[in-house]
Amino acid sequence: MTLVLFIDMDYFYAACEEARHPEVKGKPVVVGTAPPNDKLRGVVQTCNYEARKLGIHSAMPTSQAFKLDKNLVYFGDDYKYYGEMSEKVMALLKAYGHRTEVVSIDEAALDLGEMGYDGARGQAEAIKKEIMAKFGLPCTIGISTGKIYAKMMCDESKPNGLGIIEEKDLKAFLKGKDVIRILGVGKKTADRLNAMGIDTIGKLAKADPNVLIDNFGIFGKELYQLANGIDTSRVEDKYTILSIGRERTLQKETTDMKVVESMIKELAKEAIEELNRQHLWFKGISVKAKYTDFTDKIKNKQFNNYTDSLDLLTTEGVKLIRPLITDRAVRKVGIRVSSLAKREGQKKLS
Ligand code: TTP
Ligand code: MG
Ligand code: MG
Repeated sequence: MTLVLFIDMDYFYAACEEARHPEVKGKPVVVGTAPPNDKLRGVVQTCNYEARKLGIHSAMPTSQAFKLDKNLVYFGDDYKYYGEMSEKVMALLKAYGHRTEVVSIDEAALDLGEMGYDGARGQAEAIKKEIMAKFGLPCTIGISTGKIYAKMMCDESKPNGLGIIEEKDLKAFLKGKDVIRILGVGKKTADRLNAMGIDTIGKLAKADPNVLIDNFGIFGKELYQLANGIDTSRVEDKYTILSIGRERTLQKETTDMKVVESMIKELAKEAIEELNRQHLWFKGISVKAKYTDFTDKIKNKQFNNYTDSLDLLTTEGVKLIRPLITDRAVRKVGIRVSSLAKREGQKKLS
C-alpha cells in the first residue's frame, strides 16, 4: 500500500517575513496587499498564529485587523521573495526522490510508495527538520493512503504538526466530517447533498452509489469511493511552481459585463507585470466571479504552449468570465495564470 505525504507551510508569507526579520517573532505579524505607507487600504493575505489568536485572518480588511490590535507588525507583500522561498522548499522536497506534485505556492504532495507508516513518519520528521534548519520555516505534514486524506490530516494538524491516518482508522476519521471537506465539493454540491439528507462523509459512505451517480454523474462515483476510504487521485509528477493571481472587490456590486470586463483588463495587466518581474511564462488561466452571497464560480483554460501575452490573457479572460456574469450580482472578480515556467529553454506560443 502506497502512502502519500501532504505538506503545507505554516502562515507562509508571514513566516517568510519572520525568517528574514527574526526580531518580530512572537509578536502578531500580518502580511497585507497594500504597501506599508497605505496599509489600512488593503486586505490581510495571511498572518502568524499570534495574530490569529486575536481573531485576525486571511481576507480580512487590514483596517479591521488594526482595530483588533493597533500594534500589529505589518508587511506589504513581496511575491518575488515568497516565490523564491517556495522554490527552495519545493527543490528540497523534490530532492527526497519521491514523485512530487507542487500543489500551490506553499503546498506539495509526495508519493512515498511502500515504505510503511514508520518509514513515512521518519521521512516527514526529516523533512520538517531540514526545512526549519535551512530556511527557518515551520510546516505541517499529513500522511495517509491518499492525497485527499493526507491533506485533510495536514489541515487538522496545524500548526507545526505531523499527523498520520492509518488505513484502519480512515473510516472513523472521515465519518463525522462535513461533506464540504472533500476536495472538489463546493458549496453547491454540498447543498445538493444536504438536500438529499447527506451532511457528513459518514452518511455519504452509506448512500446508494447509484443514486449518487444519477445525481452527480462520474463525480458521484468518486464521492462514494472517497467517502469509503478509496482515494483514486494520484500524486501527479508536476513540478511547476506558483500561480500568479490578482483579484479585487468592485466598487459597487454589479451585473454589468462592461464593468467586469474593464476590471479583468486591469487585473490581467497587473498579473502580467508580475509574470514579467519573475521572468515566467504561463500556460493556464482561470477567472473567478464572487457573488454577493459569497459563493463563487471559477473557469479555467489551458493552452498548448507557453506565452506571456497580455492580449491573449485579456481576450481569453474576458471570454471565460462572460458566462459567469448573469443576473446574479458580482462583488469581486479575479484572474490567475498558472502552469508557469521559467522563460529559458521553453517553447512559446507567439
Ligand atoms: P495557506 O496555506 O492557505 O495559509 P498560510 O500558509 O498563510 O497559513 P496556514 O497554512 O498555516 O493555515 O496560504 C498560503 C499563502 O497564500 C499565504 O501565506 C498567503 C497566501 N494567501 C493569500 O494571499 N490570500 C488568502 O486568502 C489565503 C488563504 C492565502
Ligand atoms: Mg499554508
Ligand atoms: Mg496552503
